[in-house]
Amino acid sequence: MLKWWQETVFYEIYMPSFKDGNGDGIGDFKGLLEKVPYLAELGVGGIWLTPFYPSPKVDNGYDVSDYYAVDPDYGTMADLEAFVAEAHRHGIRVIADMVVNHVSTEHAWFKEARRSQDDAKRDWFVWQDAPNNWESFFGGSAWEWDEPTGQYYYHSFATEQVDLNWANPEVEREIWKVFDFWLDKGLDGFRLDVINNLTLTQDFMDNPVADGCQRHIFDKDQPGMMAKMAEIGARIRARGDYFTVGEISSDNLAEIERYAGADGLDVTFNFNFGSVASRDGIIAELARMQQVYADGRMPTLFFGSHDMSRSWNRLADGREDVAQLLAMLMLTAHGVPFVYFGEEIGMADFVPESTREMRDVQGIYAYELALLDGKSEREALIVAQEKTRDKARAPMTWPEGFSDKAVAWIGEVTPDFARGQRMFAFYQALIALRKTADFCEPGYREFEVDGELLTYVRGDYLVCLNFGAAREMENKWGDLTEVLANRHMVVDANRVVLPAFAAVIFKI
Ligand code: TEU
Ligand code: CA
Repeated sequence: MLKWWQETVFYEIYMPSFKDGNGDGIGDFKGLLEKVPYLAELGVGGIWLTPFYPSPKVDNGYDVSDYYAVDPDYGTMADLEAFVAEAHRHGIRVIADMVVNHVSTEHAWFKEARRSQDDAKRDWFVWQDAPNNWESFFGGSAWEWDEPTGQYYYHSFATEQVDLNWANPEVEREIWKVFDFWLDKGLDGFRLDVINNLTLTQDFMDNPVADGCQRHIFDKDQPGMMAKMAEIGARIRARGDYFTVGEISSDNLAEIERYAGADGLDVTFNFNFGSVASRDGIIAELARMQQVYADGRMPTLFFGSHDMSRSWNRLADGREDVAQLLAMLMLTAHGVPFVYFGEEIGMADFVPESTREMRDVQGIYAYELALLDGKSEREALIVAQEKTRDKARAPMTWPEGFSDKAVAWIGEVTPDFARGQRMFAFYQALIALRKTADFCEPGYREFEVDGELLTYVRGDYLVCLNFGAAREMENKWGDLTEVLANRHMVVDANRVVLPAFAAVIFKI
């Protein structure tokens, strides 16, 4: 028996950028509620919401200041409940982003902890008298001097995102309560932010540095992490039929896959596959994933998120046929797919043209560090444009607009509605097909890589994905009926002519 999430196509929604329902230029639950029918029409069965909790939004909600409420920018608790009910009514489940590695420095727990070295909450965070060499994942030292109490606190991301001390059982107990609260609210599971970063170490060894670049060795995946991951997964599973997906900060398959399965979370994000810089390694990586997950566990499948350039630019070079090729791979392969909002209409990157247009803390840090490094403003801007995650965060381009009254909180991209309609129809057809038993089967019947041509059989369907130039393929299957394709194929009893970047599903 398959679990619901094994048959579900998920859709990631970046909270501030999906739909503004109250006319202040920021996406919110009212806007989301209006768009549930759109998501139902697309056919997705699950939504991942990025953090919607109260937050000073240094990192757009990944700096939580209260785990038990809704940020006023996004609406009220009642708005959230109405949205979840509407999604459920359409057969769509909703999972929440849980950021439990760190909290905002504005969180009451941290405000208490920084009152004095003897405060009861002091040990809920990580303090040292002298910093080691650890760098924040956004750049710069991961230690910040707290003048009033005379110690450094640890922050693996922005200065305003202070790490919780998971070595303290009180912290854990508090976080279990947070999980319970949201499951009781009716959410269907969690996406767990940087969940292998939980600082369990007591050693604080310096990280090795190679070619001026720090390797994050002792600030993640620490001893005890595997057991902790298993415990988190088990606790949530024990509560019912919920889904957990872990964000593992790594692009190494071996590090990512070990946290997925019965002794960990349900699945973990495969950054080795989804966030690569070019198409070149995709087939080889899928081949590796196919072997690793042949034991019945499932990988994740995605080509975009709020943390990376959109696949339209990064992987498809702005070509519709390539975007459709990638969509076909993501929605027919073995794994749990995550569509990033806007991808289904071929949305392109937004590139801030000046620092005034930059919103992402990672891009802003990169800019400041480049200036400190002696770069000119022009050069620093180029570095920031490379690093900024604003690219994928432009508002969704709805026919009626993102907001009916206000200018959006971040720059918008020029819509191409004709392209959007073609892409949407293609995604819709793929998602409909994916719901058939054939694509829910674990693994592949045949999986073959021939240069840049990838073919596999799932159930009664043959999927051919040509990542290279036009070519022929021997027809080993006999009668082939075309079900969905991005290009016209010539098929006879002996061969199939595949144009460059052809993607086709045949019924065999
Ligand atoms: O991301 C963690 C993470 O590893 C990325 O921020 C990474 O450093 C970056 O994408 C490299 O370009 C998660 C969230 O997805 C991200 O939005 C948050 O900023 C981060 O955690 C901190 O909570
Ligand atoms: Ca709004």
